[in-house]
Amino acid sequence: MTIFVTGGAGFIGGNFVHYHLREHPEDRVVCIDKLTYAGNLSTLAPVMDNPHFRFVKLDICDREGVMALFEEEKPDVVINFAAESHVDRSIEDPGIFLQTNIIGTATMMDACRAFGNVRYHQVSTDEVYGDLPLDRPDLFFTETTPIHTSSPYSSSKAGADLLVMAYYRTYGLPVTISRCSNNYGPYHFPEKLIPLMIANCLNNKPLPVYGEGKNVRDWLYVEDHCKAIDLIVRKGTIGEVYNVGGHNEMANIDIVKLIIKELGKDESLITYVTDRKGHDLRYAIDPTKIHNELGWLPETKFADGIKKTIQWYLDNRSWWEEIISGEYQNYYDKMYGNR
Ligand code: NAD
Ligand code: TDX
Repeated sequence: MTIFVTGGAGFIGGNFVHYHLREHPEDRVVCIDKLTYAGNLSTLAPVMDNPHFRFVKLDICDREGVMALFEEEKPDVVINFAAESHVDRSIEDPGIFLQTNIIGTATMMDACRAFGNVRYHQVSTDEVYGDLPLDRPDLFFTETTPIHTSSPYSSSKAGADLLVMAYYRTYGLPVTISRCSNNYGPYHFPEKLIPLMIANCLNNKPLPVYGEGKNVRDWLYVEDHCKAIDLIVRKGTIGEVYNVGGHNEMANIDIVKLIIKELGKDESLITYVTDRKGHDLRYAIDPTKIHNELGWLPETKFADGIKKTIQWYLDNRSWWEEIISGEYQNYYDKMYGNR
């Protein structure tokens, strides 16, 4: 099989490329990535010489370029990870989120239609369901929870999901959607909570916690997400949505304190800063459907996953130090300078 992986130079897509080449060495993986600020070729360096792998620098909104690549490679499956993915950036400037996340999704699906209804998987997010109250631990997102978004990012992802379901119903495109909770692990771009706190701790810089740090996220080790997507693509029911999450809810402040402890730093580094606008309170996934239908269960416990992740950032300093030494500094000053 030839698999198109869009956004493979990013965090989850990159982990998926490594996972897929390891688990299915007979497949050919073609990674399509625009290499935005979030894309890093160094993430793909270990597989660049693999004869079963090809990297193509391409914008998923570039209709002509996408059609030409489909003509050349004739993919069997498309897995769309490519997106603008950072909520804070979407609050500053929504436009590019609408472009990549909605128009890009439509462009990839149009190409799938044009080349014989290619199997299409959309990597979506639990954020399309909005948030849950902090005082109702009995509530979880299921696949039938109404879409109810909060940020320009989650709205653009929800828009894409609606289009995917429309292409299924209208054109019979063979699609599936996964909606996963927060991922963590290697190659996570240091603008996101866990890698940002690790990098700042290691540099003895303040740790900016939004609001009171009480917001809750449901953390999943990235490889467990990759396994779930692989299962859905191979065995999932066409036209279905699958929630992916590991029942690992934690308040942000507890994550930050854990990282401080693991790195032997002091809690005086914690700095409470102005809250995110429209900040979702709590995400929590009910993964019963993917468990019952596909037998998926998360394999990495948070206590082990966070240790592995911290060790990865210690062992791969050049990967993230290169990132935070460039344009990232301007971003950081703008977002956190006067917060
Ligand atoms: P990321 O920001 O780390 O990576 C995104 C990648 O997409 C980058 O390599 C970037 O260069 C590429 N890209 C952006 N615009 C592009 C375009 N127009 N054409 C081609 N490539 C483009 O994101 P991530 O955290 O790896 O997220 C991957 C996917 O998973 C996204 O769709 C996101 O919505 C979803 N998701 C993420 C999480 C999470 O916790 N990170 C959780 C659930 C779902
Ligand atoms: O500096 C920070 N301080 C802080 O308190 C940052 C960057 C974040 N936070 C808080 C905000 C959130 O409550 O930590 C929590 C996690 O923030 P992010 O890492 O930005 O993730 P989140 O907003 O939850 O979204 C992530 O999960 C769902 C991904 O970025 C999305 O792409 C995915 O869809």
